[in-house]
Amino acid sequence: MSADLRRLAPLISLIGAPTDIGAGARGASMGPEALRVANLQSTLEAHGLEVVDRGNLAGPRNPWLPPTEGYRHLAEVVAWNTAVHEAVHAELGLGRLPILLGGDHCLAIGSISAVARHCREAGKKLRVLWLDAHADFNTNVLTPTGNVHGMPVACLCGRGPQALIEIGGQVPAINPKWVRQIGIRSVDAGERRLVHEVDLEVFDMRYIDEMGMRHTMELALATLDANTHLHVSFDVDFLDPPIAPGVGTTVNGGPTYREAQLCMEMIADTGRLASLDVMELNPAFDVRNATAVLAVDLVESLFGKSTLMRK
Ligand SMILES: [Mn+2]
Repeated sequence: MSADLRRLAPLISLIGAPTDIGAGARGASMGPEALRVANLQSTLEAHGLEVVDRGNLAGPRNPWLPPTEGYRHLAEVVAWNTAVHEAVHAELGLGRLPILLGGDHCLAIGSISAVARHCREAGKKLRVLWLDAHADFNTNVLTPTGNVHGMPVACLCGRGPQALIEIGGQVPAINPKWVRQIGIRSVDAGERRLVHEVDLEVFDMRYIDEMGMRHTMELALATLDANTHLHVSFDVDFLDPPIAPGVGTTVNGGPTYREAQLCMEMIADTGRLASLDVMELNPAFDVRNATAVLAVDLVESLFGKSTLMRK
């Protein structure tokens, strides 16, 4: 890479959030270390990117209790998300591109509320791509489990407990119109009603089957401009389980390896990616760290690795 290009390349900060506080299975707390073992930092550095690993955030341990008023571990979830919020906001303030290493997906509340706060301060528009098998739009009334990793999009859109929805200093933290969900194939009945009510733009697996990943991504990435901050929240359970067994909540029928690569490459092509979550990697379910290796491979594509013979 030329010196000019290197100056334009983002400065990346890795932030580990080793907790499974919002999950229905233990083990996502080991996700950050598995991504490091899969050489995330050196893989990005090989593309000429400057990467700093900030290490792991600290927070309360997982008490593994049943729900109270429809939430499991709400106080601990708030503590972890507050830590994530401050860390992500600080990196954006330094002009850096944060990559949050989860950890379960409840932490996207802290991460995306920080991104939204940064965009308000910087006068930027925000687009959120939510890559996931699930809509994550549950509330304490709708949820069958009380696990907050099923609620982050609802919380970000202002539907959730006060302590969580106000973490970013403005309620709601984001407008549902800024979100594009991709890969969805498991939505609870009450959750589906709410997703329709707020008019969330969802490209579910049926849509991807019928229209293809290319058309899906063209629509999901439409109308980005030079003043748009693009955030990707990548739940590893987005991927088809045979290629990505290392998650707590597998759902059959996800994107194939090639579809996932195309998704990431088309995001990279926009040049707008400004923050990223890599969530729900669970080494307790993985096979020889293969899911972590695949996640790193896909993140590499997000930052411009092309598998194609293009100049
Ligand atoms: Mn999720």
